[in-house]
Amino acid sequence: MPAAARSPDGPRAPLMVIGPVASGKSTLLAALGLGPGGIKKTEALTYNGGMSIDTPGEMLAIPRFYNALILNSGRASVVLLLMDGRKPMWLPAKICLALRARVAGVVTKTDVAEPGGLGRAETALTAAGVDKIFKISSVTGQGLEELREWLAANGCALPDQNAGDGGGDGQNAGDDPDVDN
Ligand SMILES: Nc1nc2c(ncn2[C@@H]2O[C@H](COP(=O)(O)OP(=O)(O)O)[C@@H](O)[C@H]2O)c(=O)[nH]1
Ligand SMILES: [Mg+2]
Repeated sequence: MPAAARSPDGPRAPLMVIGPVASGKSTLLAALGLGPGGIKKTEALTYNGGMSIDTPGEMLAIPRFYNALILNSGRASVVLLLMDGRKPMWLPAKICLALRARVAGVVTKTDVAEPGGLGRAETALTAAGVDKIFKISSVTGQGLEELREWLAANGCALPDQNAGDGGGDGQNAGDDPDVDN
Protein backbone atom coordinates (compact mmCIF):
# COMPACT_ATOMS: atom_id res chain seq x y z
CA MET A 1 0.00 0.00 0.00
CA PRO A 2 1.21 3.56 -0.55
CA ALA A 3 3.25 4.96 2.32
CA ALA A 4 1.08 8.09 2.35
CA ALA A 5 -1.92 6.01 3.42
CA ARG A 6 -0.20 4.91 6.61
CA SER A 7 -0.55 6.64 9.95
CA PRO A 8 2.51 8.89 10.02
CA ASP A 9 3.08 9.20 13.75
CA GLY A 10 3.35 6.86 16.66
CA PRO A 11 4.90 3.47 17.18
CA ARG A 12 5.09 0.85 14.45
CA ALA A 13 5.07 -2.94 14.54
CA PRO A 14 5.16 -5.40 11.66
CA LEU A 15 2.21 -7.55 12.74
CA MET A 16 -1.22 -6.76 14.20
CA VAL A 17 -3.73 -9.38 15.30
CA ILE A 18 -7.47 -8.85 15.53
CA GLY A 19 -10.30 -11.32 16.13
CA PRO A 20 -13.03 -12.31 18.57
CA VAL A 21 -12.36 -12.78 22.29
CA ALA A 22 -10.40 -16.01 22.98
CA SER A 23 -9.81 -16.77 19.30
CA GLY A 24 -6.11 -17.25 20.09
CA LYS A 25 -4.53 -13.89 19.18
CA SER A 26 -2.13 -13.52 22.11
CA THR A 27 -1.21 -17.22 21.99
CA LEU A 28 -0.37 -17.00 18.27
CA LEU A 29 1.83 -13.93 18.80
CA ALA A 30 3.74 -15.84 21.48
CA ALA A 31 4.04 -18.90 19.21
CA LEU A 32 5.54 -16.68 16.49
CA GLY A 33 7.97 -15.14 18.98
CA LEU A 34 6.31 -11.73 18.63
CA GLY A 35 4.53 -11.52 21.97
CA PRO A 36 5.21 -12.17 25.62
CA GLY A 37 3.01 -15.23 26.20
CA GLY A 38 1.31 -16.04 29.47
CA ILE A 39 -1.33 -13.40 28.77
CA LYS A 40 -4.56 -14.10 30.59
CA LYS A 41 -6.68 -11.36 29.05
CA THR A 42 -5.68 -8.59 26.67
CA GLU A 43 -7.33 -5.57 28.25
CA ALA A 44 -6.33 -2.88 25.77
CA LEU A 45 -4.73 -2.38 22.39
CA THR A 46 -1.11 -3.20 23.19
CA TYR A 47 2.14 -2.50 21.35
CA ASN A 48 4.57 -5.30 22.23
CA GLY A 49 7.75 -3.29 21.75
CA GLY A 50 8.38 -3.05 18.02
CA MET A 51 7.22 -6.64 17.53
CA SER A 52 3.45 -6.70 17.33
CA ILE A 53 0.13 -5.05 18.08
CA ASP A 54 -2.22 -7.16 20.17
CA THR A 55 -5.87 -6.20 20.48
CA PRO A 56 -8.76 -7.20 22.74
CA GLY A 57 -11.58 -9.11 21.04
CA GLU A 58 -14.08 -6.53 22.29
CA MET A 59 -12.67 -4.06 19.77
CA LEU A 60 -14.10 -6.17 16.99
CA ALA A 61 -17.42 -6.71 18.75
CA ILE A 62 -18.19 -3.07 19.58
CA PRO A 63 -18.46 -0.81 16.51
CA ARG A 64 -17.30 2.35 18.26
CA PHE A 65 -13.88 0.70 18.68
CA TYR A 66 -13.45 -0.06 14.95
CA ASN A 67 -11.82 3.32 14.63
CA ALA A 68 -8.92 2.27 16.88
CA LEU A 69 -8.41 -0.94 14.91
CA ILE A 70 -8.43 0.89 11.59
CA LEU A 71 -6.10 3.69 12.71
CA ASN A 72 -3.55 1.36 14.30
CA SER A 73 -3.64 -1.08 11.37
CA GLY A 74 -1.83 1.62 9.40
CA ARG A 75 1.17 1.13 11.66
CA ALA A 76 1.56 -2.55 10.78
CA SER A 77 2.71 -4.30 7.60
CA VAL A 78 0.29 -7.17 8.04
CA VAL A 79 -2.95 -7.71 9.95
CA LEU A 80 -4.01 -11.25 10.81
CA LEU A 81 -7.74 -11.68 11.35
CA LEU A 82 -8.26 -14.70 13.58
CA MET A 83 -11.24 -17.01 13.93
CA ASP A 84 -11.57 -19.85 16.43
CA GLY A 85 -12.05 -23.08 14.47
CA ARG A 86 -13.90 -24.53 17.42
CA LYS A 87 -16.25 -21.64 17.93
CA PRO A 88 -16.71 -19.69 14.68
CA MET A 89 -18.31 -16.31 15.26
CA TRP A 90 -19.79 -13.46 13.29
CA LEU A 91 -17.40 -10.84 11.94
CA PRO A 92 -18.29 -7.40 10.58
CA ALA A 93 -18.92 -7.83 6.83
CA LYS A 94 -15.99 -6.73 4.66
CA ILE A 95 -14.14 -5.26 7.67
CA CYS A 96 -10.87 -6.06 5.89
CA LEU A 97 -11.56 -3.42 3.27
CA ALA A 98 -11.23 -0.75 5.98
CA LEU A 99 -7.91 -2.00 7.33
CA ARG A 100 -4.77 -0.22 6.19
CA ALA A 101 -2.37 -3.15 5.77
CA ARG A 102 -2.23 -6.49 3.96
CA VAL A 103 -4.75 -8.78 5.69
CA ALA A 104 -4.81 -12.56 5.95
CA GLY A 105 -7.25 -14.79 7.80
CA VAL A 106 -6.18 -17.40 10.32
CA VAL A 107 -8.36 -20.26 11.54
CA THR A 108 -6.99 -21.29 14.93
CA LYS A 109 -7.16 -24.37 17.19
CA THR A 110 -7.01 -26.94 14.40
CA ASP A 111 -5.81 -29.39 17.06
CA VAL A 112 -9.25 -29.39 18.71
CA ALA A 113 -11.66 -28.17 15.99
CA GLU A 114 -14.10 -30.35 14.07
CA PRO A 115 -14.07 -30.16 10.24
CA GLY A 116 -17.48 -28.42 10.29
CA GLY A 117 -16.16 -25.71 12.59
CA LEU A 118 -13.11 -25.14 10.41
CA GLY A 119 -15.37 -24.73 7.38
CA ARG A 120 -17.64 -22.22 9.15
CA ALA A 121 -14.61 -20.27 10.32
CA GLU A 122 -13.33 -20.05 6.75
CA THR A 123 -16.74 -18.87 5.55
CA ALA A 124 -16.83 -16.14 8.21
CA LEU A 125 -13.32 -14.96 7.27
CA THR A 126 -14.18 -14.87 3.59
CA ALA A 127 -17.33 -12.81 4.34
CA ALA A 128 -15.07 -10.42 6.27
CA GLY A 129 -13.10 -9.90 3.08
CA VAL A 130 -9.91 -11.97 3.40
CA ASP A 131 -8.51 -13.61 0.29
CA LYS A 132 -5.85 -15.71 2.00
CA ILE A 133 -6.53 -18.12 4.88
CA PHE A 134 -4.18 -20.17 7.04
CA LYS A 135 -5.29 -22.96 9.36
CA ILE A 136 -3.06 -23.31 12.37
CA SER A 137 -2.61 -24.63 15.86
CA SER A 138 -0.47 -22.60 18.22
CA VAL A 139 -0.32 -25.68 20.47
CA THR A 140 0.98 -28.30 18.03
CA GLY A 141 2.57 -25.83 15.59
CA GLN A 142 0.50 -27.19 12.69
CA GLY A 143 0.40 -24.69 9.82
CA LEU A 144 2.78 -22.24 11.49
CA GLU A 145 5.63 -22.82 9.07
CA GLU A 146 3.51 -21.82 6.09
CA LEU A 147 2.25 -18.78 7.98
CA ARG A 148 5.80 -17.78 8.95
CA GLU A 149 6.93 -17.95 5.33
CA TRP A 150 4.02 -15.84 4.15
CA LEU A 151 4.59 -13.27 6.91
CA ALA A 152 8.27 -12.99 6.02
CA ALA A 153 7.36 -12.49 2.36
CA ASN A 154 4.94 -9.72 3.36
CA GLY A 155 7.23 -7.57 5.47
CA CYS A 156 7.06 -9.28 8.87
CA ALA A 157 10.55 -10.28 9.92
CA LEU A 158 10.17 -13.03 12.51
CA PRO A 159 12.69 -13.96 15.18
CA ASP A 160 14.72 -17.12 14.62
CA GLN A 161 12.51 -20.04 15.68
CA ASN A 162 15.37 -21.63 17.58
CA ALA A 163 16.39 -18.47 19.40
CA GLY A 164 14.82 -18.82 22.82
CA ASP A 165 11.28 -19.53 23.87
CA GLY A 166 8.85 -18.65 21.12
CA GLY A 167 5.97 -19.36 23.45
CA GLY A 168 4.60 -22.14 21.26
CA ASP A 169 5.10 -24.64 24.01
CA GLY A 170 1.54 -24.38 25.19
CA GLN A 171 2.42 -22.13 28.12
CA ASN A 172 -1.21 -21.36 28.75
CA ALA A 173 -2.52 -23.50 25.96
CA GLY A 174 -3.49 -26.35 28.21
CA ASP A 175 -6.31 -24.19 29.47
CA ASP A 176 -9.85 -24.82 28.36
CA PRO A 177 -10.18 -23.13 24.95
CA ASP A 178 -13.79 -22.38 25.85
CA VAL A 179 -12.73 -20.02 28.58
CA ASP A 180 -13.34 -16.45 27.45
CA ASN A 181 -10.05 -14.99 28.50
N1 LIG B 1 -6.14 -26.12 21.79
C1 LIG B 1 -5.75 -24.89 21.47
N2 LIG B 1 -5.96 -23.87 22.33
C2 LIG B 1 -5.56 -22.64 21.96
C3 LIG B 1 -4.92 -22.37 20.72
N3 LIG B 1 -4.68 -21.04 20.63
C4 LIG B 1 -5.13 -20.51 21.80
N4 LIG B 1 -5.66 -21.47 22.60
C5 LIG B 1 -6.28 -21.27 23.92
O1 LIG B 1 -7.44 -20.45 23.74
C6 LIG B 1 -7.60 -19.57 24.86
C7 LIG B 1 -7.64 -18.12 24.38
O2 LIG B 1 -6.37 -17.78 23.80
P1 LIG B 1 -5.86 -16.29 23.76
O3 LIG B 1 -4.60 -16.29 22.97
O4 LIG B 1 -5.81 -15.69 25.14
O5 LIG B 1 -7.04 -15.59 22.95
P2 LIG B 1 -7.24 -14.04 22.58
O6 LIG B 1 -8.34 -13.52 23.47
O7 LIG B 1 -7.68 -14.06 21.16
O8 LIG B 1 -5.93 -13.35 22.78
C8 LIG B 1 -6.42 -19.87 25.80
O9 LIG B 1 -6.87 -20.77 26.79
C9 LIG B 1 -5.40 -20.52 24.89
O10 LIG B 1 -4.55 -21.39 25.58
C10 LIG B 1 -4.71 -23.47 19.82
O11 LIG B 1 -4.18 -23.35 18.70
N5 LIG B 1 -5.15 -24.70 20.25
MG1 LIG C 1 -5.45 -11.73 24.00
